[in-house]
Amino acid sequence: MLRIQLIHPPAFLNPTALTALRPSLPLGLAYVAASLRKAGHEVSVIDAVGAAPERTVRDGKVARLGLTIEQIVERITPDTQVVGITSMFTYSWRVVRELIEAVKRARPDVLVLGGGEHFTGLPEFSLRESPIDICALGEGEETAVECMRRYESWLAKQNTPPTELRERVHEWADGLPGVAYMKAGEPVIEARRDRVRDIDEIPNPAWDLFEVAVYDANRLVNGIKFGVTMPILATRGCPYRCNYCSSPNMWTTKWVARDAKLVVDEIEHYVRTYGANNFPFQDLTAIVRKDWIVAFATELIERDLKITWQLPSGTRCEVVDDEVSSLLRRSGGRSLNFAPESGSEAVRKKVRKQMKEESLFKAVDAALAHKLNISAFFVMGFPGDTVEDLKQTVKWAGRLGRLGIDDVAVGFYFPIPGTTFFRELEEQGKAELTEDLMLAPIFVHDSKLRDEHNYSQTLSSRTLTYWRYRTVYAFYWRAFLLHPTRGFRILGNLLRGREESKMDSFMQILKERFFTKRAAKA
Ligand code: B12
Repeated sequence: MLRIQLIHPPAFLNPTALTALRPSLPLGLAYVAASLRKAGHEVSVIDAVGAAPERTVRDGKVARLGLTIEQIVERITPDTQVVGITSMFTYSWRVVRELIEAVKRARPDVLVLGGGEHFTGLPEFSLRESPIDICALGEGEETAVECMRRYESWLAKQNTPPTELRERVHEWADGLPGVAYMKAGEPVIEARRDRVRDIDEIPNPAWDLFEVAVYDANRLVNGIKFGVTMPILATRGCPYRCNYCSSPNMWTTKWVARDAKLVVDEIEHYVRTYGANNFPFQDLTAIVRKDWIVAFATELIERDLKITWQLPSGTRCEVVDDEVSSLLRRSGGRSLNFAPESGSEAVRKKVRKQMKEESLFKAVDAALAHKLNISAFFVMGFPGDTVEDLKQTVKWAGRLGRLGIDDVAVGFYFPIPGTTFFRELEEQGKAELTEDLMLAPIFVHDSKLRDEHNYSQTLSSRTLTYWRYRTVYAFYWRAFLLHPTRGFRILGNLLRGREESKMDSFMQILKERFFTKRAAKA
C-alpha cells in the first residue's frame, strides 16, 4: 500500500476571451483515483481549482484560477510517497511545470507521476523541460496501477529511503508498457499499453474525493447548465483519424462503449448522491453505433430519472436519424453538437473528417424535428485553407441558420501535440513549442486572430477574422429573423437566469461579468 496524493493543478484562463472557457471536474484524475484505491493504495486529492474556485490572479497574458503553487505544496502530507499530476491541456503546461518543480524541490523523496493528454502528446518535451520522474501515456488506469505495483516492490527492496528517484526510475519501470521516463539523461518511451479490454471493469470515478458541489455552485461545468451538473463518460476513443485531433495517438482508433445499463446506474447514483439532474458527457464522440445509443436512451426512458443530458464536446452525426432523435428527446437528451469543421468538401477531405454533406443535414433535420438543441462547430485557418473554402463554410452556416439550429461556434485552427498536422508543421519548422503556440487554444477565442496564432500559412489573420464574422453573421441574422421566437426566448432566459442554449450560457456569463465588474467598481 502506497500513500498517493493526486493533484488537479490551477487552471489557465484567457481573460480577454469572448467565450469563457473554464475548467470543470477532472474526470480523468477521478478515474485514476478510483483504480488506485481499488488496488489497495491510500489515495487523496489536492484539487487546486475546487479548493479556490473564485481565486483568479493575472499572470502576464493569462489568468490563473485556483490555489497558489505554495498552497498546493503545503497540502502534501509528510507521509505521502507518490504525487500524481493530471494535465489535459498543453496550454497550461507552464503552471504544471512550476508545480512539478516546486514539489520536487520541497519533497525530493516523493515520486512525481504525470498523466493526461498533455504528457501523452509531449512525453519527451515534458521529461526534458521538467524534473518529473515518470509519465503515464494514454489511458491511465491500468498503467497507474502497474506503475505503483512495480514502484512499491522496488521501494520495499531499498535499505535506505531512496534519493535521486528520477535517475533510478529505469530500475523498476524498464519494459513497463505505457510509460516514459529518463535513463542516463535520455528519454525512454516504452511501448504503448493496449486499451482496456473490458471497460465495465474500470471502477467509477472517485468523486467522493472531490468537492463536487463547489464546481456546480461556481458554474465550473461544461456545456449548457440545465441544472445541477455532473460529468459522465459512456465511451472511450473515436474510430476516425482527423488530422488535427490527438485522439488516434491518445486512445488509438478503438471506440469502446460501456454497458448502457451501467452508465444509467452511474447517472442514477449521482441523482441520489448529489441531486444532479444535468449530465454533460465527456465523450469525444458518444454516438457512433446506433444500437448502443438506442439501448442507452431506452434504458433512461424506462428508468424515468427526470434528468437532462448533452454532448458538449460534439458527436458524429452519421447514425442520428428520426428514431434516434426521438429517443434522445424522450430520454432527456437536450443538446447535441455536430462538428463539420468546414463547409468545403476539400477541407473535410484534407483534415480526414470523412463527413458527408448529406449525413450532416439529414441528422440536423431529424434532430430539429424532435426539438433537440443543436450547435455546429466550424474551424477556419487549417494549413492551406483558401478564401473559397471559407465561402463554403459561410454557405453552410447560412443554411443551418435558415433550418433553425440554435448556435454555431467558429474557431481558428491551432496545432495540438500528438496530431498529424502538428507533426507536419513541426517537420516544416512551423510548430516550435513556444508559449504562444501552447497558449493558442485559449487565445483563438479572442475577438480577432493574432498573427502569432495563425497557422494557416495561406491566409492573413485579418482575412480569417473577417470570414469568421461573416460566418457568424450569415448564421445569426437568419436564426433570429427566420425564427423570431428565439430572440424573445433568449431575452426571457437572460432575465430568469435560465440556460437552454449555448447563447443563453454565453449571455449568463456576460451578465455575471457585468455585475462582477459593477460590484468591483462600487
Ligand atoms: C470533454 C472535453 C472537453 C470539454 C471539457 C473538458 C474539461 N474537463 O475541461 C469541453 C467541450 C469544454 C472542452 C473544451 C476544450 N477542449 Co477539449 N476535450 C474534451 C475531450 C473530448 C474528453 C476529455 C475527457 O474527459 N476524457 C475522458 C477522461 C477519462 O480521459 P482523460 O482526461 O484523458 O484521462 C485519462 C488519461 O489521460 C489518464 N490520466 C489523466 N490524468 C491522469 C493523471 C495521472 C497521475 C495518471 C497516471 C493518468 C492520468 O488516465 C485517465 C483515465 O484513463 C478531449 C478528447 C478526448 N480525450 O477524448 C478533448 C481535449 C482534451 N480538448 C482539447 C482542447 C484543445 C480543448 C479546447 C482548448 C478547445 C478550444 N479551443 O476551445 C477547449 C478548452 C476548454 C477549457 N476548459 O479550457 C484537446 C487538448 C489537447 C492538448 N494537448 O492540449 C483534446 C485532447 C481534444 C483533441 N482531440 O485534441 N473539451
